[in-house]
Amino acid sequence: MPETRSTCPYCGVGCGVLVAHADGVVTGVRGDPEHPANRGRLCSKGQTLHLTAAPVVTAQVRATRPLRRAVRGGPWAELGWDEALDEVATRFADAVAQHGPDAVGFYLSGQLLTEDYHVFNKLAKGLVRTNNLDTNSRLCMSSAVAGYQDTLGSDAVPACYDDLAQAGTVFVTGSNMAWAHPVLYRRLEDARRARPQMKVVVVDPRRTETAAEADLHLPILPGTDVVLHHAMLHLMLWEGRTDAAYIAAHTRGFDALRDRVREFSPAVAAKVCGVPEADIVQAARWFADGPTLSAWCMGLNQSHAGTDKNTSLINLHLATGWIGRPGAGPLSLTGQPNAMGGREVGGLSHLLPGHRLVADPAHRAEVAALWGLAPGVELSARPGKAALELFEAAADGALQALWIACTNPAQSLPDQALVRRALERCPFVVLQEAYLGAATAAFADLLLPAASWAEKEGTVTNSERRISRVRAAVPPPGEARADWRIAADVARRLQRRLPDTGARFDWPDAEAVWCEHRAATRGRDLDISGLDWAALERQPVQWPAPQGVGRERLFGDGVFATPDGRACFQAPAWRPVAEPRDARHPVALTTGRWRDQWHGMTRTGTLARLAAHGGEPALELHPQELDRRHWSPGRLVRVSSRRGSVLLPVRPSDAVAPAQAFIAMHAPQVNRLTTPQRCPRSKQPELKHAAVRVEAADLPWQLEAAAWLPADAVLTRQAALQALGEACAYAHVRPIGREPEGPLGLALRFAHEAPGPLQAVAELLGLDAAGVLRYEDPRRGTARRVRVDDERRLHGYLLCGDTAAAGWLRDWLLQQEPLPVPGRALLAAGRVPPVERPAAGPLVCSCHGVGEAAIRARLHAAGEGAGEPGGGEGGEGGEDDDAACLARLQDELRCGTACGSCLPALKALVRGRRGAAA
Ligand SMILES: Nc1nc2c(c(=O)[nH]1)N[C@H]1C(S)=C(S)[C@@H](COP(=O)(O)OP(=O)(O)OC[C@H]3O[C@@H](n4cnc5c(=O)[nH]c(N)nc54)[C@H](O)[C@@H]3O)O[C@H]1N2
Ligand SMILES: Nc1nc2c(c(=O)[nH]1)N[C@H]1C(S)=C(S)[C@@H](COP(=O)(O)OP(=O)(O)OC[C@H]3O[C@@H](n4cnc5c(=O)[nH]c(N)nc54)[C@H](O)[C@@H]3O)O[C@H]1N2
Ligand code: SF4
Ligand SMILES: [Mo]
Repeated sequence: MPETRSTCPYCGVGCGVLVAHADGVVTGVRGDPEHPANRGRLCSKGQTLHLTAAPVVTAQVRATRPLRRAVRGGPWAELGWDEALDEVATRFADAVAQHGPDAVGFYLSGQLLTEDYHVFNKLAKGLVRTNNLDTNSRLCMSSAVAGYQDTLGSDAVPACYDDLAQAGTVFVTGSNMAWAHPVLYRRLEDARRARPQMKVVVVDPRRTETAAEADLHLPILPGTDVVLHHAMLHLMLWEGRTDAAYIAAHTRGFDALRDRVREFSPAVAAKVCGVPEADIVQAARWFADGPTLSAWCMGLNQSHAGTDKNTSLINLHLATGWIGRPGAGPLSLTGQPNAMGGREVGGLSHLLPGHRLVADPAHRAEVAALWGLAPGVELSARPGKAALELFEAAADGALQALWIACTNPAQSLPDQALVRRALERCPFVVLQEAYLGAATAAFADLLLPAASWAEKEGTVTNSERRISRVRAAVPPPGEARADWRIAADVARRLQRRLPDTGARFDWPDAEAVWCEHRAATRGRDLDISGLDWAALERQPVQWPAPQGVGRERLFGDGVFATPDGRACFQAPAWRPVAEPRDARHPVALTTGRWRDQWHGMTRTGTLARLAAHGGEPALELHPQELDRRHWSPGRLVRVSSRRGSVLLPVRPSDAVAPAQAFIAMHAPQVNRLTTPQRCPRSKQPELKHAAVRVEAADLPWQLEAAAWLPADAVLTRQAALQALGEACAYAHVRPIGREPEGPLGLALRFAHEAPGPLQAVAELLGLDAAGVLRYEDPRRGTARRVRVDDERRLHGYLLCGDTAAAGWLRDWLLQQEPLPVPGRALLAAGRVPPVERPAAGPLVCSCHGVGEAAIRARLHAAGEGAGEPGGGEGGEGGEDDDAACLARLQDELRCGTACGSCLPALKALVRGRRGAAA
């Protein structure tokens, strides 16, 4: 079967994939053994890419034709591409003619390819001549961009993945690598195995799977990172652990920093950060010992002090000289697959191509020349609006047209009340999407169907500056088109309606677009003028590569990208979180990722086997908080911030501290709660912290149901059920089962103040057919339906009113074994099942479908054999025993033997058995 070499479209690790396909259909995917980022590995999300691209999925959820509607929220009507492109051009041209170029905006994504970005950027800045073009990288990497610029002089990540193998200390902060960058985390595991003396420090308010495996975990209070960093420097100075020669030769600004950190002794910091002083001292010593690599992500960036958190961390590298050397340096982990590429082409409102700045007149002139603008035509010097500013302008009526591509702002931006007001008020909203179910589609006037992974050509740059090719293995479904082509097609139409600036938009293919981008890097810090397209296909390359050969590490010579070549220490003051807790909002909420889901879940959410890991999005609270309030797991609660509220089930979690809470950012309404307050320098909003209140929510009408369905109807039924659920106070629907073998179905939970759509739900789940067993008590408002198949297996159930039986009924459905009792017996049963059956518990290994209960049972059985040869893991146990125990689990249950994403969870269960035995 032919295989096409490409790159994974999810996280910034940038793993190479080999896409198998036949007759225009993707049939499989495996890690590319030759790609330097992953050497053949993939995580649970990468490993299932082909399943998200299966025709049965595509047919149900993909956008395949341009769509338009007369009324927002009304029905879509198909239209031809020419008509759709003309309409975009006309509406944008009219808006510019009547209100000026800054009356239009572009909101793009770090998931676009470099070529897509380049064309949009040239369209906005070179033809419309507005800088109102920003991206979701503003929610993601912009604090890191600012941090690098302010300290190193340019947005250049100095370190590389291979440094993990050579580091003495790895300082992981604000990153749950084990879940968000799994294949890189596998490399960290390898490095620790090879060099057990290596120290891993994890700084995170939550005890994540990443934190649980660290040599030292600092569960600091949210937003106190700057204090921690300053205190670490304070200790290093006190103990003479800084590198004075390096500081003198290659930096400036140290005196001000030394003055600043004087007040931040470890003792003071211990109080502010809420961690033991000795742990701060230990972290500082290990950092100074080095070589030290730091890896960070949203826990630093998504903060109203995001830039300060970044610069105060980079300070530590500069003060110790742990930068530009093997095993050392700051390594910000990029979230999206091409957040880095977007920065290279200037895809933010203050940037221009080739790491140039809008604010710099020389840079503007250089770009005008590169783009071939006619003599006298200049780029706009007016600052563009950053992500949230675009939406604030729209809410104020200052934006006449908005073009959104490859991002889902109606879910992912903070302060959704404002975002939705903005989308409603903006007279013309174009959404360029690959999937119909994205929340933003409800607010669009026109939907342009985009080609997606495995269907488009271009390049992406990963966290270590490595440029990889993305290649088309199959044609896009229906009439979907590549993003850059859509932008170029509109640009040529706009050119006829706006004053011609001389910019050309007539590239024959993605390679031609890339060549134009390459030209813009010549002589810049990211110079790739020596690369060619064909060579990139054979070998992904790290920029800069002026002679075609990439560079692993930057600044090894101690010369930085500043005017005098010296790095600049920054001495930020500490500012606490933007919205401190108070009596009315006493809980500190943070948000973040799940292992097996990707953002708005338009792709990962189509797969039952990925949905099994997180299940129903919930508010995670410390178990003591549930006990204190007498709440049982799963009960619905209302979470409210100053901006809005959401209903969610509550779930106990040891990962969060008392008075803290966590909600997965995948939960559709989470950003009703979050704050629009942002870092004044990077303009990145504080998505990692909001003060909230949590109260019991008692909704009289409750419904839980699940059923197996025809595979080609699961996702359309899910969409129909979600639409029904919009009329309810609470609704959640997710796929169940296992691809590709099946069966597949849906599980759902609805709750409301008044009776909801019971009959419609039953019909969509096939629980209205003849032969379905029913029980109804209209007086008490309860109803039950059970469907049993010919082999006496449970095929579906619906509980309305009393839903206490839902837990075990779902287990019985999933187990697919013949019922031990007649189906009628299920109509009356309550919280306790009529017959005990082992529960599967939460899913741990998604590749082999192994649940926690099976693993615990296996560990328990082995523990009873303690003392016998080969059964010693039930006793005190040491690390060797743990390793042997893990190996046996892998051998017997196969869990953790494919992608490895569940290894941290398996190891935690193995470690946990010791505590349980004691
Ligand atoms: N599975 C999966 N992987 C992904 C993604 C996905 O959707 N799913 N998305 C990708 C993208 S775009 C991104 S940006 C990355 C994000 O990757 P990460 O940033 O690693 O993931 P998050 O879970 O958002 O947040 C990381 C941690 O920050 C912690 N944190 C909260 N407040 C603070 C604080 O004040 N200080 C510190 N030090 N830590 C704090 C949180 O407890 C959380 O564990 O993941 C990428 N990878
Ligand atoms: N509360 C909270 N909110 C957050 C975060 C958080 O940690 N907490 N994290 C923030 C961060 S770091 C990020 S990066 C954002 C991510 O937020 P979004 O950018 O909104 O996330 P996605 O769901 O990945 O959106 C990408 C969209 O593009 C569509 N798509 C897929 N492929 C293609 C394609 O090839 N072309 C086009 N045109 N469309 C395509 C997908 O269907 C999807 O709807 O969320 C941010 N929001
Ligand atoms: S770690 Fe997983 S999601 Fe990230 S690029 Fe690799 S396979 Fe894709
Ligand atoms: Mo991100």
